[in-house]
Amino acid sequence: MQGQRRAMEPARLFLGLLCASAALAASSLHQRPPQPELLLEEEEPELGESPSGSLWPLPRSLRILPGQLQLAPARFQLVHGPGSTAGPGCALLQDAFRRYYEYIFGYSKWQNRGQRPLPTGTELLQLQVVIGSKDSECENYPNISSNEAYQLSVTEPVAVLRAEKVWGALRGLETFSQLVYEDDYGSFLINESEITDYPRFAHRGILLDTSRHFLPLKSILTNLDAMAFNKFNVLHWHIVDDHSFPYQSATFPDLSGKGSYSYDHIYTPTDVRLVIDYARLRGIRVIPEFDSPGHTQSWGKGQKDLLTPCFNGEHRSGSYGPVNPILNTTYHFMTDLFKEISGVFPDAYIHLGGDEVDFTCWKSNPDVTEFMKQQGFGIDYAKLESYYIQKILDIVSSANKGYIVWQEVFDKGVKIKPDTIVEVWIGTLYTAELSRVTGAGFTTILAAPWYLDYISYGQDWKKYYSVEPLNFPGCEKQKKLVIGGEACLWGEFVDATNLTPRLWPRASAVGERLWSSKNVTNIRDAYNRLVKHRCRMLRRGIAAEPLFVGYCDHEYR
Ligand code: CP6
Repeated sequence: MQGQRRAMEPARLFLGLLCASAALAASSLHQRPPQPELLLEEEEPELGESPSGSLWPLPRSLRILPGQLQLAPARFQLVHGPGSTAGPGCALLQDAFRRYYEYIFGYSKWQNRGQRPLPTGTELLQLQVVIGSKDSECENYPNISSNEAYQLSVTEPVAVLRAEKVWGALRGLETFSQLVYEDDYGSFLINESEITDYPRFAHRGILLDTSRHFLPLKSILTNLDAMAFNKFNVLHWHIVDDHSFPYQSATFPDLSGKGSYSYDHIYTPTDVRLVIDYARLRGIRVIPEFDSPGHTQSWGKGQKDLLTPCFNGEHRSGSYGPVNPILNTTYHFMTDLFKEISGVFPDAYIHLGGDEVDFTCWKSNPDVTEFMKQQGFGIDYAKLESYYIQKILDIVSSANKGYIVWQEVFDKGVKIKPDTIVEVWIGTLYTAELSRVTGAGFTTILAAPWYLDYISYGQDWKKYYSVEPLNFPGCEKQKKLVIGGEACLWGEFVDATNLTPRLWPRASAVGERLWSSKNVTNIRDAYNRLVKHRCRMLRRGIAAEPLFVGYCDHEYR
């Protein structure tokens, strides 16, 4: 991803030094993460009008005029505009037009509305979508550098949505649908407006964990819908872990055959394809995580000799530890598995985990001890972990994929390639960690302040909303290395019954932080918009939990 390193010219060298000293200062400062101000629950929620209505996340620049236009469901059309490089042959846009027509008109209180003509000059007849670039990317998968910018101009008698690529058009369609509202008489209205919009961060992810509990396909797809409503663009699919291995591998069918909870708790190649395609149509990347060498208990059930046998003194205890890093067979297996995964998942990145490796079992095993001696690792098991991770990184590189790892891999000094993305997840002192990771020149994703599996009384969305991802000690060059963030919903206490309400609208707070401008921080305005956005999600079939007291016009049933 990153360009090759060139010899630094004097000016850059100076900047480099400044960066280095900033990172050093950060690591010794032990700075506490910013503590957001929490409003008291007793405070009256002001459910007044926000000037920006129900828009979420807030666009970059926004001009809403007083002039109102009416949309007649029988006449209004979403169409390809003149000069667009995309046309009816672009299935991605055709599908989006169909979807958004339904989101705009599909939930009316009023049936069989009259089709009488409206007074001239007050009706919006079309939204014309114009893709500007010669390559609309209609057939592509989205990637880290996909252009999601768009411009929306709502004037009588047609509105125009301009974007270079289909990805911007998808974001713009979502915004357009959020501008339309229904009045008390069942008329659909939109204000004349001008919007220019693009994301602040390129990587805006949601982590779902399908190992601790299997999530049915329908839950995953519904979540992808909700992600699109909030302009998220990455599904970080923590697909396997200790507790179960639901990924059905063509090369190693025993992994899920023996390691899944049951034959019903498996993602077949068809299921995986369906998730990837459904996500693509919404401009969402699917990054699978195959976490190792820790968090792999379920792998051991279907793959003999993969895990390290633990010892009790002289004898095997019968239990197993992390992946066995001393056997050639381990690396043959990983080569074949990652070769398959690289073909199944089109994204340029695979998440390799590398978090929370427990050395107890490795320490107990005499063969591992012997290997450590041979390799000259002494008793430093972090060196053994590094040895393992480096081999995995090489395997995945050879499969032509980039990789993301959890922060421990960086913390333990594993030699990682300069293009490795480091995901920061440990909650304490995460700002200092951001300084260190970016100070060392690595690209990073921030997850630490957005662990949505943690629940507590009250409006914790405000805490997530108030995080400023670039508020850590470091120079401009370091800040540029933060490519985004992820809201993580680990699955220990989450299955299909509570996934959606636990995620939404709490993750919406993260969505706006990662999309909108840095200066969009007004909690009161956010509250007013988010209440309406949450009601809109309900209307569209997302069982998003309430923010606080109140009701929605269209209640969820
Ligand atoms: N599973 C895996 C987890 C966690 C991690 N990795 C985790 C650790 C601590 C908390 C939440 C989640 N459940 N594989 C860490 C990245 Cl608080």
